[in-house]
Amino acid sequence: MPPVTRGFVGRRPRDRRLPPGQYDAGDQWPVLTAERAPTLDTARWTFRVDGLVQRPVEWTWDEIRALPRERWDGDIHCVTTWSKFGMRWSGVAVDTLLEAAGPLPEARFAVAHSHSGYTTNMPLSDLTGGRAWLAFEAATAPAHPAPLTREHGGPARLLVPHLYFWKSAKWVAGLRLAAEDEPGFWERNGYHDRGDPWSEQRFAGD
Ligand SMILES: Nc1nc2c(c(=O)[nH]1)N[C@H]1C(S)=C(S)[C@@H](COP(=O)(O)O)O[C@H]1N2
Ligand SMILES: [Mo]
Repeated sequence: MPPVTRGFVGRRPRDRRLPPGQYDAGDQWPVLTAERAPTLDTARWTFRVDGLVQRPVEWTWDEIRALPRERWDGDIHCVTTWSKFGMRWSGVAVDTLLEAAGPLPEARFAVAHSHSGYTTNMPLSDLTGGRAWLAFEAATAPAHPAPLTREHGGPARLLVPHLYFWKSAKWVAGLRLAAEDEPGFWERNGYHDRGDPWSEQRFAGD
């Protein structure tokens, strides 16, 4: 019998926070941006919820910053295979924003669109139930979150951490609710429509 090799017994157990096919980016927080990063002035910044709602709502920076704030601690997963553990975020729950607009019963999907033109789609159910935020601040360790830098989507971005991170639109400008699913930028370019990292839904057909 050959000796049992280190590769067989000595390997550290796979981190249970790591979805299949992902690696731990460690201290790194990579920047992934398809378009040119916009510089947004909070004096003229707005966020809207419209489409299939009872009343379209548009907030200014000061108005949205006055809404109740929540904190979320956890991990993010990019489809390019890096994951980042132990982040701390703060922002307004998407539930709070939707409540103000009043989604119509036929609203089943949403497109998040950015001030820079980026779009990404998801079922409305992925934005409700306390698992999606309009985030203003983030920290890469359990410290006090600091304002999002421009490269990471500041002054405000979507945070939908239970899906691959391309759904978390940087420089987000609003959510448009619809009855039909309408693919966003990456979804039209071969990425999976939903993007659940635990089911490894990377590309259309996965
Ligand atoms: N507006 C916009 N939002 C975006 C992207 C983008 O290219 N443009 N990239 C997405 C992808 S693929 C990822 S992994 C995350 C990256 O966020 P980060 O650069 O803060 O790590 O933003 C997502 N949101
Ligand atoms: Mo990504």
